[in-house]
Amino acid sequence: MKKWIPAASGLLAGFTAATLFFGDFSQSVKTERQSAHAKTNAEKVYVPFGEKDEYYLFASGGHSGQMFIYGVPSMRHIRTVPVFSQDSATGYGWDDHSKKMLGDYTWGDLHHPAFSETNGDYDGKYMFATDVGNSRAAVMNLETFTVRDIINVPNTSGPHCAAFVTENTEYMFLPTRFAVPIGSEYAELDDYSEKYRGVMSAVTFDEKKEKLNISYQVALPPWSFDLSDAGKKISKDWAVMTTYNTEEATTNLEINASQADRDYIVLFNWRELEKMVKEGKYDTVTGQKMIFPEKHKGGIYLVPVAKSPHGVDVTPDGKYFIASGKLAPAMTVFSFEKAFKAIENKDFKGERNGLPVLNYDSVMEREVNPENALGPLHTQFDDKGMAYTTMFISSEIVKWDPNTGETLDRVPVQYSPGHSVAAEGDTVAPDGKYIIALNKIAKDSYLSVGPSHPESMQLIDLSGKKMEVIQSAPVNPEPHYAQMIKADKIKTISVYPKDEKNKDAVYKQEDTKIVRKGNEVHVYGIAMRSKFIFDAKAKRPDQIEVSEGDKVVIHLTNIDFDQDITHGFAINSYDMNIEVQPGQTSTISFTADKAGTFPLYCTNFCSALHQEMTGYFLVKPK
Ligand code: CUK
Ligand code: CUA
Repeated sequence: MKKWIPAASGLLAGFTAATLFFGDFSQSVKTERQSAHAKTNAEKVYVPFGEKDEYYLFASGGHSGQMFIYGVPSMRHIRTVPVFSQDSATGYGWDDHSKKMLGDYTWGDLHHPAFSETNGDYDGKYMFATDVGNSRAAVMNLETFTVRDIINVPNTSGPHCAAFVTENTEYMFLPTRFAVPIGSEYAELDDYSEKYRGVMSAVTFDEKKEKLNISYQVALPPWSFDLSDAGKKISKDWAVMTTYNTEEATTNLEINASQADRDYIVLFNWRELEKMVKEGKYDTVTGQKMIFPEKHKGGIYLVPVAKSPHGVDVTPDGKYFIASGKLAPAMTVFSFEKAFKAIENKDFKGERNGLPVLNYDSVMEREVNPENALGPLHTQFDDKGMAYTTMFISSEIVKWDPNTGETLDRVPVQYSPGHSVAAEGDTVAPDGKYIIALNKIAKDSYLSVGPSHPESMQLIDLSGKKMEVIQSAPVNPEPHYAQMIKADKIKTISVYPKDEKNKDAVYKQEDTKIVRKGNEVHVYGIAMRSKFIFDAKAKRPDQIEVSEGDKVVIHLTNIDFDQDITHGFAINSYDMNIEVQPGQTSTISFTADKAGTFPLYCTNFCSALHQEMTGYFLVKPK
């Protein structure tokens, strides 16, 4: 927008006389030009009512513990899917299944989402995510956009860097951001170097059972492991991750003061680690198979890199891995082929903590240092293999050629981008077309909501000669990373199929019942437009009566097998709320510890008679 202003004022200077006679039409010239320009971008992002966006954007919700789903190019927020945090909009965290998955935790810090892959391509089936806040991992089914399993990862603290699934979803790797004593036991910080470890976990997914499982763990040195990426094609059995604090500092003051010149990229061959586990080369720690590299050598190597690297990303062809140092201005391109050769030739420069250190010069392909670019963090790729690196400090995205190091283009963003995400960006064949900058600072981009400003995502069009920001969208705290997938790859269902084997489900009004066993009350009820039926034979079928102290288990089935007819179920003042989507059965268990009369009602607007979809929960005092 700024570009045309000097041109326009130059133009106007010649028309001063005309202006005197015909009034000031600079305003209309400006408006016309502005709208001509704006219209082009507006058209690019405008998705008319009735049409759908071309891509889904799954933006991690950071410490909201949720996942934000947007449409691209419109950048419309479509849905928030709860993952690690309770969410009353969907009853997540109240019904038995989600409550059990969340366990003792009420929140999470979701940093890095990753799609399941087949042959290095997003297959649109599942989404994985990690929780830095409470050391967990989750999997979301993309037919229903619901979380199916959450796993606690013992022996680790803050699995951070897993945007990170191997080519056929064999593993999701969870390196940890914080080092903790082995087994998470108490150990003084003076014993940091001997007793603490940065543990990486290899997690597998059983698609049939929709269950996550920890396959094995590796006891790495007590460093912080930051970002990582899986190899592709020629490097598909390998993975890389960045590490910092190799000084093993135990306070932040030390970390800031005694910076080593170099940290490392950890390069590992997961096939080899898998083999070691099969051969029994591990110890058991808190029930997990843990490889101690000082005892069982092989499969893990260190590559020196500029101090405090943050991101590391593998090129779509799998030939290079690119490290970016938040404190160093350069991106370093390393060659997998060179690394393989160096490993074969034992071209090592000694060891650190029992791990062989590869010779920097033998593995490094080139150092790339775009002029005045500061704070490179994360790199994404387009359909031609060109790299796009976010510059946190100089607030821009720089496009460059990993094969030559040449800077090709750059575009300013507002402000301080962390990650960016390209269309199908982590696959072996990215789409080009779009990249979205996930900006940490929005400043005055949007209407103010007080001192805390929203985060900002900016959509950048890659199809023209120059990158161009064409849309922006505010977003809740706080996307760290995101994934962008072609919309037609995701095949959602609109109604849950009938499950005759589910003993909790009731599909006919006459089958509804309330069963009492001692002080347990089991309700088999249905929700339908627009009433609840808990026991069709009772005098008042929409009431549940229990005694104070009873354990109450309510199974509720939505028997409206119609698209978009979701019912909710809440009991006033009982702090509970669940949701049943069309055809779905949900169960909620609780103790009726408050005597009295409590209205119950449907929370989801479901028909013209939604307001009437009520009943009573009566708790007889002891
Ligand atoms: S981190 Cu947040 S900007 Cu968790 Cu991927 Cu780099
Ligand atoms: Cu059912 Cu509102």
